[in-house]
Amino acid sequence: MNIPGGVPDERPSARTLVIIPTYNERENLPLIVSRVHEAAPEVHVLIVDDGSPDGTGDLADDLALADPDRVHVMHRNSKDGLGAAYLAGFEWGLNREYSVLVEMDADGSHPPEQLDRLLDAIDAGADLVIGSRYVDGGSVRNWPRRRLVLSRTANGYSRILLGVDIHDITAGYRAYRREVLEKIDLGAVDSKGYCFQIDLTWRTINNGFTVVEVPITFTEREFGQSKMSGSNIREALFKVAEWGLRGRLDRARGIVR
Ligand SMILES: Nc1nc2c(ncn2[C@@H]2O[C@H](COP(=O)(O)OP(=O)(O)OP(=O)(O)O)[C@@H](O)[C@H]2O)c(=O)[nH]1
Ligand SMILES: [Mg+2]
Repeated sequence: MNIPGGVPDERPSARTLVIIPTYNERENLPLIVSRVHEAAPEVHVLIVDDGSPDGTGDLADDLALADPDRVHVMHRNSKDGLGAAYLAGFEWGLNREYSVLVEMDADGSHPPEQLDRLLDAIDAGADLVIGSRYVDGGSVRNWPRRRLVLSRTANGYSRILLGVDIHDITAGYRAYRREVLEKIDLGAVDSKGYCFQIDLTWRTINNGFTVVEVPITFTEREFGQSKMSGSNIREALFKVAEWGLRGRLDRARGIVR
């Protein structure tokens, strides 16, 4: 990642791994990987594929073969949810010398062209940077009204119940400093869908780390199918209520977390 013989780049972002989980993303994957490297030639990419029936895994292997230094692939046997895919990806990255681990969807919703905003905030000292749709300058493109209402409601609900000042806690475009993921008990995380993002943010805050939001432009996927489901929403509803209540009880009892 550093130029041999050159001055070593000490910024954490000089060692960045972008983790892209995939399930049936044939049309999107080559596009997103090339966009990442166009925007940020230095970063490495790890594709975590859950045995996609549409052959995304084979395509990922082809991409890695063509660019073995920068593109890596992890194959998992069956579809086990976004959360489990990221946890496996984090473990892979933490076992290597990456300083920053980024979450990015394959479907183009998270623009690689704005990755520098996340990485600059990490270099400026943030522990977790959230690419946020709901801070000044952030936006959502092409989402049906129903999805926007659902997302804003989930964020309002989490904000109130958890008592945190984060506008887009469900966002999936994020950069973690490795120390955060080393400290959090990742083995205890069992959240699957949306809730995974809230879960990790909550653990990041409770471990005393700083969270910064930077604006991004979120664009609805053009190709392929969404994997959002009703069970994802129910999981988030119950877990957030439980964490919020427990947090309040602990604070009332004087347990600082
Ligand atoms: N490895 C793996 N990846 C998954 C799984 N479920 C979803 N993904 C990937 O996670 C990313 C986000 O999934 P989406 O279906 O776009 O979910 P979403 O962004 O919440 O929903 P939309 O906004 O409707 O697209 C995409 O890159 C998916 O391919 C899974 O079970 N395993
Ligand atoms: Mg999506």
